[in-house]
Amino acid sequence: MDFQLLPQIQSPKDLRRLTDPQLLQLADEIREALCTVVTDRTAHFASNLGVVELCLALHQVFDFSHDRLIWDTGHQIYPHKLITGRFAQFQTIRRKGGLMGFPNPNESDYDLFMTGHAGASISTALGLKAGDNLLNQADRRSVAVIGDGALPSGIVFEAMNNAAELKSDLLVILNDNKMGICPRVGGLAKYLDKARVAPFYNGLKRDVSWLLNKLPLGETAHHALSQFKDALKGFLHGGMLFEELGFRYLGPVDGHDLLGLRRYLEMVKEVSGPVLMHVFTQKGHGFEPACNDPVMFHAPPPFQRNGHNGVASIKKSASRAYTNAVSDALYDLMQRDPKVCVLTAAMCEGNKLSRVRTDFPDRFFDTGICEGHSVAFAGGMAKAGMKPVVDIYSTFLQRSYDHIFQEVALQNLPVTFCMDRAGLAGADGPTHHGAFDIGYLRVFPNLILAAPGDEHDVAPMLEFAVNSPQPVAIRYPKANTEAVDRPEQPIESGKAEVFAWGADGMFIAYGTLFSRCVEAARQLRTLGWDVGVINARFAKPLDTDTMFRAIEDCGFVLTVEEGALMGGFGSAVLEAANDAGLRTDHIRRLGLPDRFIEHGERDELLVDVGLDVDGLVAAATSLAEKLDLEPATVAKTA
Ligand SMILES: Cc1ncc(C[n+]2csc(CCOP(=O)(O)OP(=O)(O)O)c2C)c(N)n1
Repeated sequence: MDFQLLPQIQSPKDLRRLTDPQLLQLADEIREALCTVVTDRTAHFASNLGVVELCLALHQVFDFSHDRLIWDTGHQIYPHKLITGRFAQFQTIRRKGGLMGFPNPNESDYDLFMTGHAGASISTALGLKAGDNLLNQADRRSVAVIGDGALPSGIVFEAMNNAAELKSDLLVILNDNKMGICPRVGGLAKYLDKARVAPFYNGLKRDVSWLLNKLPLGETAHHALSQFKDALKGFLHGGMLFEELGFRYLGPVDGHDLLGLRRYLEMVKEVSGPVLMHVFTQKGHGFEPACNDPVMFHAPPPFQRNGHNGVASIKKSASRAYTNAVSDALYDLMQRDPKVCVLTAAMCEGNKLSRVRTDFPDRFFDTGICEGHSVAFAGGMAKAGMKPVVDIYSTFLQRSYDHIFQEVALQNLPVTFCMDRAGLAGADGPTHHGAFDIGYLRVFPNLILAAPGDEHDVAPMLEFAVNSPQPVAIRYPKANTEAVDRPEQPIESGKAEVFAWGADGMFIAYGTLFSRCVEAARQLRTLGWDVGVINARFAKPLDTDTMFRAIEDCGFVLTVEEGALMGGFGSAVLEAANDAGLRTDHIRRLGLPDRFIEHGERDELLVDVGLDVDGLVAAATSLAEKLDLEPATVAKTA
């Protein structure tokens, strides 16, 4: 497609000079740009297709160079990026050095917060409003757009409760497409389903007659408003819950009728106090295959289109990821042990749990985007005698920190945490890298921290975890599995596996960088260095016997982890060595530095932080040089 209008939109202000037919053309061009980007990379897709009209209407009615706009989560920000001066760079999105796939204040003043975690939009929009009011800028409007998938997050209700108390001028747009990544679940989902059959309801009671006179409403809106009385009669109308919470409710509104949307937004813009406008959209709107399979097209693998509205080919990956290995091992455990059950927080697809969901429906729990609840719920199940496995990405588990502390660790309950995406999560970037879990969990007594060194470790480690009398947290990356050829060594709590001993130096790997350490050690041997590798397996309890032996016997020690160095595995080794009065000047820690890591492919990012094989070799040789070591053993025996 020839982009005629998009290149001319340098800022949302340019939208104002477009005619209505041109706006509709612009919507088509935005969809075309979205379709183009997914031909050669995985990117968020169906959610973006669904908000095109909503985005245009919002930017037409409000001036977000002054007003405030927060897109909840932020994965549906692409149309917003396209009309806020980033069309020219759009093809770089999710590539290293290119645009981020989430809001990024470093790219544009129109992006206020760098986000990627769901649920906080109403809180930040409310905070912006409160701050603006106190700074004598009360004319700045504040808008949060939140999906029905994110709506059940606890923080949403904390924010709504607070907004009602503050009576703040806050507009919440509920973007209801009946989907999270998977079809939405839970009581609130059922409640929203009722709204689909309820008549249009306008809770802006006091403003109705005034608005009717003042606004140039089209026939549709007039008709809708006239249904107001009927709606009031129906007790179970779609907005009752929100009205009870102190919000004025308007809707449901067709989220693909750009002109209608604009009219309703003009209306709510004039209303004071917290307002919730309920908008129905279709995930994938405008691209039929995405409408038909919004789960797959949430963030599809690269695909080629067939004509305008079809799919010719999809580049599905044939390789097996750690996520698959864990999910297969879980499935196997569930077959053998009726006490094992699995919890996910709306990530059934990401965690590859659909087979578990289908075959063990009684022992599969999708809590929705409610990580804190999931963990406390798992605590309850464990107390009752079950063996719950909480399968949540490392970064999202941060949401449940206090519940890990109180409902699990403090009670010493046997809950297993499977922390997917632990390490560099790739193109999603800093909001999604699972960088911090080692540090944030290591501090809790009772909690065992484990990480498979490779695929061979996955199933036995999981089996160990679900049968442990204590809580166990297992971390693994977003990566394809690797297998290091070696004799089997059973998993024992707090026991490392010595893969090879090296007199000159030792890599102590915590997690799946183990295989890279093995390769680095091999390369170092060709340079004459006798370097060994330990697969640590546990960060807590730490195998101090093995660690201390390496510290005392080897020329140098390099700890290696795909996690934040601060408070991480290497820190645990150093602390233990220091406590034992051992020398530590020959120990170096390799891992993620004390800064947020940008987006890019995992392998690219590992190079940047020196965790690729070359980086490991270079770290070893430079440390050996600093320590004035000679490549002794191998050279002598060669
Ligand atoms: C705290 C948290 N948990 C899980 C996710 C993963 N996630 C990203 S988008 C999404 C679904 C969001 O659904 P919804 O809010 O309805 O937005 P839609 O994609 O339907 O527009 C989920 C679960 C996340 N981003 N943040």
